[in-house]
Amino acid sequence: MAKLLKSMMHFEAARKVMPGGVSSPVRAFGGVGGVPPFISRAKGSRIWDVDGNEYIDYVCSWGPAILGHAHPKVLAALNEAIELGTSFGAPTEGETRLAEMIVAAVPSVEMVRFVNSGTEATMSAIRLARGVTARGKVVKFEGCYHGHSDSLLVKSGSGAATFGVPTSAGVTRSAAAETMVARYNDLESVERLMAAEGNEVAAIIVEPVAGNMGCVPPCSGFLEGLRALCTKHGSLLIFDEVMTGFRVSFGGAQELYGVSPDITTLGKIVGGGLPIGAYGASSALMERVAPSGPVYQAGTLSGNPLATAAGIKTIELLSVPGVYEKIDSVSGQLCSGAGEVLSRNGISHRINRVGSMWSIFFSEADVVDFLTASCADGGRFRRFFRFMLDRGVYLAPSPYESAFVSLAHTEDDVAETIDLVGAWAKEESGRG
Ligand code: KE4
Repeated sequence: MAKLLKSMMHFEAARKVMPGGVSSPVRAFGGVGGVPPFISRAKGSRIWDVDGNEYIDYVCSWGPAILGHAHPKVLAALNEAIELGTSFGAPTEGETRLAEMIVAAVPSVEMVRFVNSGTEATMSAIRLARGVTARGKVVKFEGCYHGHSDSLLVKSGSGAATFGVPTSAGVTRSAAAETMVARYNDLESVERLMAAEGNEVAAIIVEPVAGNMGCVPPCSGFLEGLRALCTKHGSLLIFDEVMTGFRVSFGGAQELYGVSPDITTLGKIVGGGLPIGAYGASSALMERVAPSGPVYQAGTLSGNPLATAAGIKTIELLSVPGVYEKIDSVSGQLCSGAGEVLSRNGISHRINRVGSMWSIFFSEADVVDFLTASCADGGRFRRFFRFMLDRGVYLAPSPYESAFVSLAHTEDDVAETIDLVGAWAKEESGRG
């Protein structure tokens, strides 16, 4: 059982000088309770906290650590780069190299702009779409998260209302006013919106595999339908691939599903664990971004040499033949093994998986959108999370997050995890 005495002390000190003691809300364990382990180091599939507890890590820094933590070749690339300085605020060849790799890998992208987070990437993509179409409205989906820019911190209004309401204090009704919210995997809900407002819609933004309501794959025809609706109404289709980019395949969800968006946003993996974001599109679209065009966007540390060095090495290592097959195979073993022991103990569940991103929902119904995700048993999730954490398995502290497998996860990691899932399921089924 994990002892968290030092983490408790660190958490107390942290909460005195940082809101919630964290740099991002989900890390505070509000959804699951208890003290969040303060992590001291990570290597491969493992992380260690300040009390010396070791965990098999399925959060992988929320996606970036697809090679496993502290990959020696990524560290070597970073050490080489850091000797030359950390930031210049001037063009570097590393940015060009990373942009060329993204263009070569992601089917719809011909040109890229780097920023420092996924939030910046989606915020900028929306501005580009609005600038190019001279339209203001945007359609997003309930349960999809695209970072914390004002116009995207919006949820469905009450009842049939399609216009969004802010999900955060400080987001004004006017900032949310042009964001409409549809239902994921419900093409009719989008058709209705577009029939009524399509000529004012600059863009539809979607997670092509939803990862922020737990992992929810697109139903057959959903992405294709969004593509057709955008083409029909002259709106731009934005695939937010911050999570799925280089995750679900080397070319992202757009390669996996064969649907081509107008704009793609990226982050996480393309920085190899360093702060990064990116947005890309056809050259014609991207040439509308300053300084070559009228859509302004800028950033002091955008394309910084450390993030590009880590990103270049990461993508190089991901381009090795067989890498995705291996990660997908280990992920498949984990999810099918976990499913077996849950079923054997009569624990109702659904496991959604696309490649190496997955979620376990304690639900008797298929989870296909935010409504069905929110009907899963939250109390059971909290008991599961706590049981696994106490025994050295680090899952995302929320049922609305996805878990990840990295290239460093071994069959032993999987076997150990499945054994613990089985032990929990046996205990849980005895609860009656
Ligand atoms: P960042 O601004 O956090 O780099 O990226 C925002 C973002 C955009 N789009 C998608 C699809 C995302 O998943 C994210 C961020 N993901 C969350 C995890 N669900 C980051 C973790 C956190 O907020 O602390």
